Formats: sequence, structure tokens, C-alpha cells
Amino acid sequence: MENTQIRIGGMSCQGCVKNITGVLSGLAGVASAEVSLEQAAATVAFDPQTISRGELLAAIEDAGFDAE
Ligand code: 9UX
Repeated sequence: MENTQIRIGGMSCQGCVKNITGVLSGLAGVASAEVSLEQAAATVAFDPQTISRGELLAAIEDAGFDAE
């Protein structure tokens, strides 16, 4: 398992936090996802054998946010 910090742009309310948390949690290979509106960031624990950091970013972007 690997932990990564992702900066997220475009979150404006707790609904966004919930949406992104749901998107990340639903991905195969993601063990846990914690999203903070105040920090504009997510902390994600994932299995690098199953999913890459790039795929995490792509999923966030597909949901309509910026991720880096
Ligand atoms: Mo809040 Mo976010 O009204 O995708 S849910 S802006």
C-alpha cells in the first residue's frame, strides 16, 4: 500500500468533498481516501499494483476538478 497527497482545485463546498471521496473510494485499488476542503487536498492510500497515481488524478479530473 502506498500513501499519496493530491492537491485538488475547484472544490467549493462539502458536497464536492463528498463527491470526490465517493469517486476515489469507489476505485479498485483504493484502500482509503480522505479529502479536505480547507487544505484543498486528498490523502489516498492505494495499491500501486492495481491503480496508479496518474489514474487517481484522472478520476478526479473526470469528476470536474483539477488534480496534481
Ligand atoms: Mo457544492 Mo461541489 O454546492 O461539486 S457539491 S460546489
